[in-house]
Amino acid sequence: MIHPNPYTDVPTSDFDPYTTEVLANPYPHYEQLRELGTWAWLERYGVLAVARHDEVQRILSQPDVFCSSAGVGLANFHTEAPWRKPSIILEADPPHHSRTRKVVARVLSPVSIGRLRATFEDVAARMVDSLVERGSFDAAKDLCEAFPIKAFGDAVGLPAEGREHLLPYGDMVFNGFGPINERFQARMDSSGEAVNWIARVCQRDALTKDGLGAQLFAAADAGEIGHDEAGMLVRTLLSAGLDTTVFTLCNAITCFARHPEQWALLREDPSLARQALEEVLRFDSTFHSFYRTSTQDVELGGITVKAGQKIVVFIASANRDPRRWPNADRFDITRRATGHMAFGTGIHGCAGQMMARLEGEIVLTALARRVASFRLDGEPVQHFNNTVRGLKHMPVTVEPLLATVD
Ligand code: OVM
Repeated sequence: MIHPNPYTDVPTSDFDPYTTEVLANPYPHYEQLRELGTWAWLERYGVLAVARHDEVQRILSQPDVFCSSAGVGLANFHTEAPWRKPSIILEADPPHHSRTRKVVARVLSPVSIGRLRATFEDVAARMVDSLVERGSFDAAKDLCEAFPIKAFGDAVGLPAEGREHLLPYGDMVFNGFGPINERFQARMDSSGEAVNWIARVCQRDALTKDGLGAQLFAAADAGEIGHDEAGMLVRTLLSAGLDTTVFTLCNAITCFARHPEQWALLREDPSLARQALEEVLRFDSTFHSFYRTSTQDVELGGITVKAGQKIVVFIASANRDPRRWPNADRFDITRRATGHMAFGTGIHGCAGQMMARLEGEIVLTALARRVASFRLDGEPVQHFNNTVRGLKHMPVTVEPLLATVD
């Protein structure tokens, strides 16, 4: 179906962000979109699109005008039934959002996250040691999936059994922000068990007594949120916290396998791991796009956006906008990548970003201490998802670094 463009000053585009061809390499398409103008009308979906850094930032900085409660996917919750109960943090506006966000922000604060460092480092060191010993392995499965499932899963307080449901569940959530296409439907059809398992581990008695999940329930005991809301926020941790970090690690290793001179820089100075991760997030953002909905007629970027308008926000494109980044298409871990919007920005900016950074830094540091170089044994196999970009498989052979005393 084609949706006629109601905005006379906005160019119409037949761009479809959700085709396999676009998902395989969206960057040339983003460039075209940015060059088309400040705004584009995507006639296939009947939405406005922004792809430049400046407008993306402006939209995300006005959460009262560009709201989240109508859903942050293509579906408009005001006119269509959401496929699952809306998230009480992601798909909510102030003042409701402020209350849940405050609790989650505390549970995921730098202080709270800092307590996990030693354990995470230990998990990463063991995994990387055994993989380097093997020499050849599937970096996507054996490291990028294995690490968050173990380290983050333990941190939340999940049972060991059933964690194989985490990624399929997340895959459904992130497909669900796009259109109800075959990709979403295929995942939905096979995810009944995953949905049931997630529902079960969002209950207090399924979780350890000392994990992040338990801390959410403690906030309920303190009267800050309801006990049902604590369970909903555990669901948020499990929806948002796995596929994202897994794919970020995949993208990081791909970047370094393809840019060996950048790996050499990190290897020589592993303290660059944190800023290297920021550059990975800028250069190959994990989360590509989400939506906002205008609550009123509003002027932005030279047009009047009509009230109730769905707007798709391409954060991965903003992170490659040459108006903002010199040599935007160059992967360079020495650049200042701060200001990227891979975690979004504003009041809805990723609540787990400190966790993501900790996991990324620790895995990259562990690798930098033990791996001289990566060789891709064949093309990595992409994981296609409507919203997040990552890999299913990445067969690699690593050349070990000779042991050094440090
Ligand atoms: C949630 C949720 C799910 C997916 C992503 C996300 C990026 C949040 O359930 O709250 O944030």
